[in-house]
Amino acid sequence: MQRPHILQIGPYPAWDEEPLNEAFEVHRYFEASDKPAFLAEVGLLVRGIATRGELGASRAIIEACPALEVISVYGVGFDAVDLAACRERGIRVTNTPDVLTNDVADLGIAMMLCLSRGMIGAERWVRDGSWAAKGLYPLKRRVWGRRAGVLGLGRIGHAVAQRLAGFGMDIAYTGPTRKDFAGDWEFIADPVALARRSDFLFVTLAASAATRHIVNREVIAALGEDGMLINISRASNIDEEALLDALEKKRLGCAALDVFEGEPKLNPRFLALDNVLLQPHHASGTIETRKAMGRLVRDNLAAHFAGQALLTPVL
Ligand code: 8YV
Repeated sequence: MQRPHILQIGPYPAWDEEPLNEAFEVHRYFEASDKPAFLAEVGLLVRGIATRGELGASRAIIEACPALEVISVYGVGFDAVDLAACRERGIRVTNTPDVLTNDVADLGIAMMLCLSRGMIGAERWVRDGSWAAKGLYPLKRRVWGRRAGVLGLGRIGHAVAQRLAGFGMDIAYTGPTRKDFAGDWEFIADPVALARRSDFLFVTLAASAATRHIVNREVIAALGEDGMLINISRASNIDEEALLDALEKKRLGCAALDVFEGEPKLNPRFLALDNVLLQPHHASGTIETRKAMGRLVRDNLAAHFAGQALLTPVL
């Protein structure tokens, strides 16, 4: 039987490449040096796209594939897929929710602890001989018992809040509505008010046009010079210029970031700051989770081409 042709937007780990190539006729977009020419050559054949959360699929790519039926995203975030272009043509879209929730939440908590307790500097203190030469490492800030805000109490935000509860933190959250499962966590509809009552503000919302720069100058000012911002969602949820200004002028205490505008290239102003923890968009990056994500990407494609219900549909 003829295997369906799919366009692969970015590389996957070796354990995914093999089964993907067995099941499908794979066209590796990311390896093409002349991408428009490559699309002109294979676009007519393509019935499926396999992509990654941060790479998505642009309108130009979608339009270059007139027989496209389904886009399978390796990631929970699908903001980089042009959903309007998909809706116009009835193209189905899937993502990989749930399997990555706990790892993403774990990294958010690790980032909070690492930055608050100064672990990167502490490691340097030991390695460069400062401990022996200068003595005790400068004191840092406590995490347990302090006030945490969760901006977006979805799957990942909930997993973050559950972990924060384990640290005895005083938790509040915001989102479109109050959640029944949130128990005694305080619902604060306004992000500025949430930031004002938080020592640590976690950004865990799914990114969309509606959430763009939801963390704006006012939210950052409300978090204040003793506050920490932690972003494990998408860069677009934060006004990065406002964030950089506040960090440079010490109007915001510090920030722990896993995502950046224009990543993997980031604004060089971040590199000059000592009040940031910079991570390479790897919150879901464990072997276990990435294997589960890869399987789900293939299983969604296989279900579609077998005429079965999609496992984790977005559209
Ligand atoms: C991945 C992601 O880092 O889930 C998402 O939305 O951005 C990620 O889990 C990415 O898709 C891997 O390339």
